[in-house]
Amino acid sequence: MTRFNTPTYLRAILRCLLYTTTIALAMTAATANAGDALSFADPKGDDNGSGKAVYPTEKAYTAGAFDMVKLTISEDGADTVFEVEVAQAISDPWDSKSWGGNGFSVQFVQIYLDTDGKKRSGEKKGVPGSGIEFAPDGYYEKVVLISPQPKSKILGELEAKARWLKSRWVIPARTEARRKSIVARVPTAELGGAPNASWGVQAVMLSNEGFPAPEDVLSRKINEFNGEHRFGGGCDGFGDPQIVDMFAGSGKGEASEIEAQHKVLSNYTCADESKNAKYPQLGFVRK
Ligand SMILES: [Ca+2]
Ligand SMILES: [Ca+2]
Ligand SMILES: [Ca+2]
Repeated sequence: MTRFNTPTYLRAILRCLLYTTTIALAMTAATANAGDALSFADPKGDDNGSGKAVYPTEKAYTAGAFDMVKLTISEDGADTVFEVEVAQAISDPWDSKSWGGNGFSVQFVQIYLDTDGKKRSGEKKGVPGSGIEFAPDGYYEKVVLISPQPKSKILGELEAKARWLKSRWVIPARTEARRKSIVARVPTAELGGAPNASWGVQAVMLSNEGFPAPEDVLSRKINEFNGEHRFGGGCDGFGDPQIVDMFAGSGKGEASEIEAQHKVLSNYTCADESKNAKYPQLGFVRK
């Protein structure tokens, strides 16, 4: 009896071991492929760029509409989802559906990703119209453009004004507004890899402009003085950042990050020609 029972018993143990090993291997593979969810916070009330920026006077630019408070980046199936939360409910004062837009009107978020973490590796200059550059500690590999404009319009602007960025720009497959958030979905393959805790991330808040200056990609200007559709608190030449909010410090939403943002964004020199200007140099937040 024992002679027949033992092999059965051993076979059961072997089967059990094989099963456990298979599960363990499958879990390891899943862990290796899955991206890290990244989440950063930004203080409220710092939607003044360098510290001096003020909103346009027209009522479409609601208080808090450009004040980022949170950014999350997470994987969902074959996509990576970017969610930018602001302090105020997202509105659509210019009826974006009537121009093929994405359900909001005034915001334009650019998310710069340093995916290799190497000094001076990647692109230094921001998208034309942003008025920003990056510090030598890290340049960006990809920039995700989250705009209310239809994909075809964004692409047309980039092809016309920023061909040198072709290997860097990423236009979401789908962008939409949800309460206080703008949510954009990008095929992960277009980012060159799943979100990773080693990434440097910088999200900057600009304002969407359907009829931008010839050199700018869909961004609204910050001038010396504000007007109906112009922000104020910058300069009328080149060099000043055209952004109202960004992430700074450790990206935890601490009060000290407001001062850090003002310090970075006020470090520029204005000039009548771009080549004579000195642009602010931004860094990234990291998990
Ligand atoms: Ca903020
Ligand atoms: Ca880089
Ligand atoms: Ca900020």
